Amino acid sequence: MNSNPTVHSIDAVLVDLPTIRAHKLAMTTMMRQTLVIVRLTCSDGITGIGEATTIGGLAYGDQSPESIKSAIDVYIAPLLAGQDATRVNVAMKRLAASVQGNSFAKSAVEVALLDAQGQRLGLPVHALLGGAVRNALPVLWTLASGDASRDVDEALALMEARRHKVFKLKIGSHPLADDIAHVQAIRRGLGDDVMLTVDVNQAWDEPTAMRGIAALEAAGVGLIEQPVARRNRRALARLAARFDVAIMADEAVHDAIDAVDLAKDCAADVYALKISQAGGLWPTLRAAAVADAAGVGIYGGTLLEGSVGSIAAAHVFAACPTLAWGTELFGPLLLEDDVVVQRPEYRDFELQVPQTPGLGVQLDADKLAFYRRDRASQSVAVTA
Ligand code: MUC
Ligand code: MG
Repeated sequence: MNSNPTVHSIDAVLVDLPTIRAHKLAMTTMMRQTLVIVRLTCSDGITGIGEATTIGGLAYGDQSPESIKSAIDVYIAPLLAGQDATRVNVAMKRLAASVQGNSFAKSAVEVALLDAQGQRLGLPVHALLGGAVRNALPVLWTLASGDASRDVDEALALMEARRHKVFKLKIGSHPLADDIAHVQAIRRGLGDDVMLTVDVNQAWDEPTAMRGIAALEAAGVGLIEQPVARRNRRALARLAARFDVAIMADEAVHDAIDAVDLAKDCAADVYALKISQAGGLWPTLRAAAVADAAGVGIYGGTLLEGSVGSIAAAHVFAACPTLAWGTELFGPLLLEDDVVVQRPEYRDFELQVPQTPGLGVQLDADKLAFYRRDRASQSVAVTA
């Protein structure tokens, strides 16, 4: 008889946290972030944690925090209850057979299983993925206050503090001329030596992208992220073929199958990989393997996760054999507070990858109780 520990219960908690400032993207302006925190308890008493987080409810993608929680509560938790907690691949195969899509929920649950297994074996999650190739990850910062002079001041302070030296600008919500003027103002404020990238978040049609990318190249921008609609793969390919500046697919590349399709069309020079869009850490590694095989650069993307989700991503990007374009795992730094005991460590322009068993992140029970969306009903339940 198999005596391995089994999954006892899984719960998903919505947590609303304020951001340190407004964060303006083409499709939404964020004033707060909602995390879905997952706790997976096993029959041996070990609890693994995971997180699924998106941007702006349904503004960024087709899975909202509420739909992620409901997918876990109603469908995923019952499917995994009583299953072997140590065989992560078997558990995820079981989910794949009965749950279509829902990559965010699957990612959070896979991370929680890996966290539990790492704690059980006394190994960091990256060791379960084959081992870290690097112990710290370069992290850029997104300038997205909506105000160019404030953005310049913010970047100068962050360089001075040795926290970030590469900056991504969010454009696409204004007329092209205004967006280009915004990028040029930041370039003037920071000088020619600072690496700037832009993220258009799908906002342009192809003719606008033709003009926009030419102007951004002239302004010395080093990378253009998702200039056209996610599904307009042929336009992305034409742009990648036409311009020298690197073109990065983000919303267009979720998993290994997207990575194959984009590579077949030579549609992008770089892929932004995100654990939630891929459906977990192993699926992210599979997409990265396709990128490597196709000669496409890899960039560690974020959906502005908090500490749990960002550290889960850090484990997988630490284990990727190549990571030519660094990462943007700065999500925890955009939050005023978080629900963990110790927030991730950023030093010398890099995020330090935990070396302790599991994810190396512990939830803070008091903060979780304070920030959870349903705290009113929870305190009634406790005092009743
Ligand atoms: C995105 O599309 O890249 C990542 C950094 C940021 O500021 O927004 C996200 C989403
Ligand atoms: Mg992007």
